[in-house]
Amino acid sequence: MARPGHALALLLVAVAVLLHSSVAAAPANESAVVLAVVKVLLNSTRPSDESFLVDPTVLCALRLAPVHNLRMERSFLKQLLARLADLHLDRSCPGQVTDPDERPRRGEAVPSGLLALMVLALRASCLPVEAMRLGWVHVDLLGILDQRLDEERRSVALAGRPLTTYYQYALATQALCILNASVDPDAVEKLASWALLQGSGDGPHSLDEASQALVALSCLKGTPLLRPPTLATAVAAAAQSLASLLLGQRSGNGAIGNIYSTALAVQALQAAQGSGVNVSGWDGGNASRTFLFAAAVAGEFTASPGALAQLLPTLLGTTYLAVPRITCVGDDDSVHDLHSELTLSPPAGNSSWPIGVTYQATDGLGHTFDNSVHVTVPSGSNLLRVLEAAQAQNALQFSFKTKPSSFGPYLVQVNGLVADSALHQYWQLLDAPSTPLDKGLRDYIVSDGQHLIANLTTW
Ligand code: B12
Repeated sequence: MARPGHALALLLVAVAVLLHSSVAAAPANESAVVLAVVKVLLNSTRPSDESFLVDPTVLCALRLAPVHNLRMERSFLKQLLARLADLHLDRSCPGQVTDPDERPRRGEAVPSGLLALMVLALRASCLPVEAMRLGWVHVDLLGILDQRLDEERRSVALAGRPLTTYYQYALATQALCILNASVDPDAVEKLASWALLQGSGDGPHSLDEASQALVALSCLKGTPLLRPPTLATAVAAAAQSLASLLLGQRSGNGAIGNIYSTALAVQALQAAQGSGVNVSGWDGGNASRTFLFAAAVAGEFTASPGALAQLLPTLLGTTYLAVPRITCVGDDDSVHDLHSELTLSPPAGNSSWPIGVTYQATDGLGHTFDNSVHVTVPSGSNLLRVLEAAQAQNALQFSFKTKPSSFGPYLVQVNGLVADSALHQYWQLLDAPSTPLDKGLRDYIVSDGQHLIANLTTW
């Protein structure tokens, strides 16, 4: 009979062999997908048209990857610095904004979450974010980020909600914590209190908000900065509650919410696990990652560099908590051929026949108009094309405007009516009668006979 020690050794060898074979079999495939994603992201860094937007999440993702094209990353970094210099960083130094819909109001500044992502992208490129030169000015971006978070905190105290969203509030908290800056205890306390109230994960985008908050709280949980000790207890309880919320949203196929929220949820749960939050019953994200690799190969993320940039850290099994570990020394510089063997796109249909779609534009807040039109577009058209066709038929009732964003064109105005984001208004996109679309104007492909609605509402 084998001795217990001997049996254990044999078992360990067997497990090691098994693990090795499964890890060795999978990555060949997965690293091809990762490389293809890196190539799509690198291609997306080249300005295409006037709607091109320099998105800091793209640089964060590229910097976290194991393979690089350093020249293209540097050139994108330059563009990012130019965008940052144009933004209204400080109340005392207004930026120059050319698009009237983008013009900051008096006293309005770069939103907290955008600044947080910029700061993370700069740190991931090894720039000193506490003492940067932007054009002629020296700035402490962490100090400015701290001010932005303070404005969010005060808005919660006075108005019961952040100036922007808890998504951005959490990004700002996360970036300060990740970069080892102190975070105002009252800001932390307010984030933790909000997190404890997020029971069910209902509501638009609440899983994405929960994920960003969980990364922030996991980072805070791991720091010795939390004072008083009651705050540490509140943070631990809030992180636990958000982790349970996300775990409770898992589907059998590995999804946590929709495909886009799955990418962020896996990162959040990974961060939580690393900080000692109890995630028992979680498979470490294996099922979700398999699901996301398949979605990436099927081209579900390809149209939107913003979505792909949020996905890449998940495919790599990493999170933004790894940003401080980037040294920029001895980086790989091997990705020069940007053509990919593996194409991350759905098979394109080559026939296109006319389809009919009803489009309805309605002011769901002031009830000043409710216009419908039937348009004919080629099959395979996106919703943007439908809005263009409607506008061409009746420029008065169906005029619209968009602004560039990391997820493509964002609908800001319909029939002359602007959604005022300061009042938390937006043009919601619906499949009639009331199903919110899971993609925007550029990425949503319409079907014959569909009835689509742009409805002014609040979030
Ligand atoms: C907050 C948020 C909103 C807020 C934005 C308001 C605000 N001023 O903050 C509201 C509720 C208005 C909103 C609306 C929509 N959203 Co939204 N939103 C988010 C969320 C949770 C965070 C975005 C953010 O703040 N990023 C941080 C800031 C610093 O980065 P940013 O680049 O400046 O962010 C801006 C853009 O992302 C833009 N935006 C927000 N949502 C969307 C969606 C689309 C399609 C576009 C083009 C732009 C856009 O508003 C942000 C703030 O200014 C993301 C989640 C995620 N994973 O990214 C979903 C997310 C981007 N939204 C999504 C969707 C589907 C929508 C809607 C189409 C829903 C609908 N059926 O109407 C609409 C957009 C309709 C339109 N008018 O074009 C999807 C996009 C998926 C995809 N691949 O296209 C995401 C990924 C959520 C998800 N998990 O599915 N959204």
